[in-house]
Amino acid sequence: KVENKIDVKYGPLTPAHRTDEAMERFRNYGLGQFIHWGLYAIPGNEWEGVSARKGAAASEWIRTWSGPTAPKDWKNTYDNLYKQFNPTGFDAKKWAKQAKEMGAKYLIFTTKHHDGFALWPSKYTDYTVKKSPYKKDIVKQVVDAYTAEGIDVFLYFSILEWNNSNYMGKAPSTPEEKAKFNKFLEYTRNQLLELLQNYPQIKGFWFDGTWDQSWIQAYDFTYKLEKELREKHPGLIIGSRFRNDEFGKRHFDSNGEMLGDYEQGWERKMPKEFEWLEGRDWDCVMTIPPNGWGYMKDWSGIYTKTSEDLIDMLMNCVSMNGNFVLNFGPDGNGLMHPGEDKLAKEIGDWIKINGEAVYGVRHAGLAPSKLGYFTKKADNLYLTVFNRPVNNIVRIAVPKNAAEVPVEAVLLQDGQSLDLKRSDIGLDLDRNTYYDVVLPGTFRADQAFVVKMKLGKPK
Ligand code: JFZ
Repeated sequence: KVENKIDVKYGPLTPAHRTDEAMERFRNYGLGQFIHWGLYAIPGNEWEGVSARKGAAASEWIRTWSGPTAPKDWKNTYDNLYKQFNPTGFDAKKWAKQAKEMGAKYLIFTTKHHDGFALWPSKYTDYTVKKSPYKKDIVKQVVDAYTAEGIDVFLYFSILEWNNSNYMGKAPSTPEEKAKFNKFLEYTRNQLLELLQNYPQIKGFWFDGTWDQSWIQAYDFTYKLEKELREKHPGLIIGSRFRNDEFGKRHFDSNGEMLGDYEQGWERKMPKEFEWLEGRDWDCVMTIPPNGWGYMKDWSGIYTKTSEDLIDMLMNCVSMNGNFVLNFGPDGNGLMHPGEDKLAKEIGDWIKINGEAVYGVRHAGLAPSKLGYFTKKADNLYLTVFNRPVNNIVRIAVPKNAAEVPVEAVLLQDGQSLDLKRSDIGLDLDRNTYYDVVLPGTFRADQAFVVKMKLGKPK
């Protein structure tokens, strides 16, 4: 927190905690799906069959790789991949159905990544899907299919463009550079208005590639643009990665105020403690491989996260009022990696049983448990147990004088009622009261399970 506030002209355009319907929906999503799809799906993390940088570099960045296995002359190699882009196996309805089965409530889809290739037929550039053998509008198919499944769609949009001669990483200095970059800004504005116009069902934008000085110094333009986008599309949700203030402060302005509707910096990481967030909304975006968002053909030799890992992260996020967004990188033909299919199925199977502890829940306000994660909804308290206690006792510390304490407990997966008693076994009885939920000795679990408790007045 900033002590001495200064005058910031280009601070937040929306309140720190929006209370409108769109934002309330966002808070209840719990689980989202990210999809990175573009020309990089064709090489799939390998160039000419070799991947010297597996796991160490992200496959969607292959155009910029250096070293012996890099695309030698990207102008004649990578930038021509669009001529091969013909994903005949692509079926947006199939993706949407899988996402729904997995339990995703929103999708973030790459309309255009850093390479600049647009998956919709943009009027403002030739470098789009329309020029590929596939031709058809991919963004439209995705937006329609997911919307039809009841999954909200957010569009990922990279500002940074490697393939655009008007884009520059540094601040434009000469009049020529300034003129070029102004053209780029107009182009960006046109594309964004085009996306809003073409796909009015979308709920928000997920911006990326906003770290270069050229963009940072365009704060007057970006401020007005954010305003315009919001006016054109009431309820639009934009994260903190879009713009900065006039002092170059990104995500948060110079007074520590969040820029945008939710904190968008939790990339392959999550906050350690709820308190760090100071009540802000946020999402955590996560890859299955260690790093890499686009398609990676070969998963051997690197650690890919298991469904147990991912469910653990999901519950960790929702226990701290965040959404967890799992990334998929379909191949050049439009098919998910078989490993992704497997994980989607496993997560979906788990959520079908335990989803009550995932959706529409909030931070429970209890001290963290070593056994797992607490979530809360109305007068229900959930503890998703990942570390099964060997003494079969799920012990819960409730602050002394709490108005509500656990009064009943069941196993969420089958509704069987569990013994609940006060134990007073804790070492800090001056501060906490201890409640013990006793698991039946015969109970076995090979995956995380949820203890659901009713809260009521202490007896
Ligand atoms: C960006 C992209 O470069 C990447 O390809 C992917 O699309 C990802 C979702 O976003 O990568 C980032 C951006 C920001 C951080 C890290 C990686 N960050 O703030 O730590």
